[in-house]
Amino acid sequence: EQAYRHLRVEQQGSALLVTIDRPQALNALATELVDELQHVVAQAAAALADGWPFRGLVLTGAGGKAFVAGADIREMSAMSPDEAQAYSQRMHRLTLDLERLPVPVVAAVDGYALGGGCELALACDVVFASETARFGQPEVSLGLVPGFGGSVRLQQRVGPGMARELIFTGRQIDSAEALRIGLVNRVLPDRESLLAAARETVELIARQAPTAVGNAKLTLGAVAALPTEDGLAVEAASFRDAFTTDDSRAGRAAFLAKETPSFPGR
Ligand code: CO8
Repeated sequence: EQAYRHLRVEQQGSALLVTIDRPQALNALATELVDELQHVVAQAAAALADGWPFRGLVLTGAGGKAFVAGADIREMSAMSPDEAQAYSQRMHRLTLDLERLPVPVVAAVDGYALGGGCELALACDVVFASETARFGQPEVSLGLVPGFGGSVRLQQRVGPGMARELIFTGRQIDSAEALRIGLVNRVLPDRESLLAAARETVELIARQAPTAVGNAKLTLGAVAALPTEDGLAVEAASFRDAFTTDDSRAGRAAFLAKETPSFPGR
């Protein structure tokens, strides 16, 4: 078990629970914290290359007040333009690595998810929120623009009109509005039920064929920005790939035999 300064990592059932634990700064994304997240994701990817020790990541924030209150404004205030670009690119790498993991990532958002915190949630496959969650892209209030992927992923998730309104006004929205615009999948009454729902979702995923879930996640990511026909070509190729797996043989055979499939995970 690796010791981290700003993270807690524990396995709960089929889920790897990663808790961002820097509550004194509302879990703001200090460089060191981003590096630790990058390390966890790399370790997770390495573990998944050898098998399926867990079937989903759950990402949450400690302290009850924030998921992540954004980039670390104190650290950012001393940055040169080139350092700011490198910081943005460091965060981009982390979000791309989360998107490349062959298991889904569920964000469990309790409290503030602002700026880089909202953008971190947007890089997760599924976003659940508690009733007290608040989302926003306040960068323009600091004279900045989104730098951790929001320009791309907020539009993809909620559409160009709503993304523009949120980014140009910097206004915060509550979890009910976030649900209405499709930024979150589900709202739970409190932290306990939030984490339970995230874990239950991973357990549902864990009953499905591992290679198929991984293939579906990577395909959804790959086709998101493609024209329809190009996306469909990628889908046909990944559909073909599914027919090469032992998981699909086991799944098809179990269906015909009216049995519950046991997936070999390859
Ligand atoms: N960075 C550093 N410290 C923070 C941050 C942050 N983003 N947010 C909160 N903190 C610290 C506070 O400074 C405070 O520390 P201290 O006790 O030492 O004074 C502690 O956390 C608690 O915060 P508050 O006392 O402010 O708590 P409140 O309940 O009064 O307010 C808010 C909560 C409304 C969330 C408030 O803290 C706030 O507005 N925070 C900043 C939110 C924000 O603007 N986030 C966006 C940052 S910009 C961003 O993410 C851009 C990403 C792209 C960067 C591109 C690369 C350069």
